[in-house]
Amino acid sequence: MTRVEVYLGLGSNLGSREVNLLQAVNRLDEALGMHPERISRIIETPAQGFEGPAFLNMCLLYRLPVDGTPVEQATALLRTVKGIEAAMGRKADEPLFGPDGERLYHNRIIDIDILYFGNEHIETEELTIPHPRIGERDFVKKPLKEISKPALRSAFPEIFA
Ligand code: PH2
Ligand code: MG
Ligand code: MG
Repeated sequence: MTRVEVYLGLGSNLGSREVNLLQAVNRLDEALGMHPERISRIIETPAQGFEGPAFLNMCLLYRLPVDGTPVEQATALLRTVKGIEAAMGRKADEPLFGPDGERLYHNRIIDIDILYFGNEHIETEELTIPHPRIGERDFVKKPLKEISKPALRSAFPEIFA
């Protein structure tokens, strides 16, 4: 069966952060019908880009059976992760941008980001893959490096330099 290697980044800075991360993994497993092939360690980092409690962050690698075009499958996955965020109590109505167009961040029970979907570059209204801010985020790069495969590292060398 053809599979696609999908890397996810998880973060939590509210409530029982570790429980939130592990519950998200369980919900992902349930929704995707499989356990991750690789799971990074959990790291603690200060909130980056806004004032808030410290985060716990981790990364996961799933090898998903290919199902449709990359855009179709990645969009379906985005809906799945947004559904899990909402089911876990994340608020969806907070503004994404401030008055000067700057990006706003909020404390969150759970954040699940699609970092990579194979080697695909995807740009739609709802989705940009690879996730555009990996390069500036050590809280993503550190756990990602831990679980990344050579295929990913050679496709995106600037991230893994
Ligand atoms: N996520 C953000 C903004 N800032 N900082 C840390 N340490 N960890 C995060 O996951 C994080 C952040 C936006 O998603
Ligand atoms: Mg995020
Ligand atoms: Mg997110």
